[in-house]
Amino acid sequence: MLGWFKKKFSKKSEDTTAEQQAATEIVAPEEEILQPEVPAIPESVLPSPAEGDVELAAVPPEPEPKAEEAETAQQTEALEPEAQEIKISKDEAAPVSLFKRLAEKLAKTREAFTDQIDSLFLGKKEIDAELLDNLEELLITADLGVATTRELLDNARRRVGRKELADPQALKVAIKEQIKSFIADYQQAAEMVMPENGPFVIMVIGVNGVGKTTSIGKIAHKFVKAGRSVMLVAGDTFRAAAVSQLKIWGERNKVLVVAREDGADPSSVVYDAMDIAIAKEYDVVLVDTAGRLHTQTNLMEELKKIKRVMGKRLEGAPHEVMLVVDATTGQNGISQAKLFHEAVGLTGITLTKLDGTAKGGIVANICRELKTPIRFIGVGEKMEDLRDFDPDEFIEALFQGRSSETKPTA
Ligand SMILES: Nc1nc2c(ncn2[C@@H]2O[C@H](COP(=O)(O)OP(=O)(O)OP(=O)(O)O)[C@@H](O)[C@H]2O)c(=O)[nH]1
Ligand SMILES: [Mg+2]
Repeated sequence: MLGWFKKKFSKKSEDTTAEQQAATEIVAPEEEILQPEVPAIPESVLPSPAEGDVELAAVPPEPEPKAEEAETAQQTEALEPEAQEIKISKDEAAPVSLFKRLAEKLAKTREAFTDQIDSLFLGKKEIDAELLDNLEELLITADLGVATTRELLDNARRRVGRKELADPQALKVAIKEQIKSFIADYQQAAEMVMPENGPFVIMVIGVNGVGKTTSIGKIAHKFVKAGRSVMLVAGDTFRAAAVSQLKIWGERNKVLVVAREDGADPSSVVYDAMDIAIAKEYDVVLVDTAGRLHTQTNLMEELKKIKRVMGKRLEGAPHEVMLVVDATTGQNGISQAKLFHEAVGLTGITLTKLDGTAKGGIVANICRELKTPIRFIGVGEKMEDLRDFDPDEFIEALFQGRSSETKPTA
């Protein structure tokens, strides 16, 4: 259960005291996680515990509000989630079935990309100009982008010229290998760095409807499973539905959701939430924000303000600025990422909707163009449909994941 966390996160510094290490490292066996030593929290902001629910252990059990905390609690809205069965993620399942599941989820993306490459080469006896032109067109329409495609084709043409690639099959293999290397080479260490002290604050941003709130719910699930206390913050105060949607994810995960009435300044909601998170020693704070077009200057300014406020309240926060990109938006996703990066500086990407008709090229394009690590990929709407992005596993699933020949990666 804790394996995911240890793999995904490292400590900020090796030079920590034993006490600090206890805050950043999971050392407790599962039974101890059931009784975490977390200080009291105002009752009004706590979810009501579900009896016998293991996952609930991450939430402090005995609320005892202090005067000033009670005041903050009045401003923030309490969430009283109902007891609800938590779907157990399949993350800990055997690697083969995990891989099969990923390969199945990527079936449509594969059809739109690698299967087309396969058909293009079918029956071809020699590498001619027509084949190279068709390949170029296919790669561009598969969301690989003009620059990435050009680099691929220039390399291929050079190698054909040098007779290194003698026949279409060799060319096909070379193209696939190079796409793989774009993904693997440009994918920086996907490990996230936990702060030495205080909560790990993740600010989730992106254009409308890309899957920010859903991804927050799924990420929260991963942390809860790893025994971490999680707070969700409704920084999207733009629509009433946005707050209710986050609350539903809070209920599913049985974690605290800090929210305010619609129209509140998102920065002040975030500030209050950070106060509670710091005072109550939450491990992880996931901040939802309203969808916005990367071209809307005033809304991008609002994002900068939210980020500034976090940093003022807690040095180093947000520790992760996560852009959520809908993989089906293609090249536009790259433009989004560039402008969001200019505004607030991205540290990670979650690529959603890869279970749909997304074209696989987007992954190689993002890795090559943005050089920002893809942390997670969304492969469905359910709680467990979020996977750590593992380049090798992803490439295997994308290129070789025919249902009859699925195999695990090392
Ligand atoms: N198939 C699929 N659907 C997804 C995935 N992630 C999110 N969705 C769906 O996409 C839709 C939008 O998701 P939201 O989480 O509301 O997106 P959002 O970015 O928070 O939207 P706004 O707050 O309106 O900007 C919902 O119907 C989600 O269920 C995914 O990985 N796969
Ligand atoms: Mg949302």
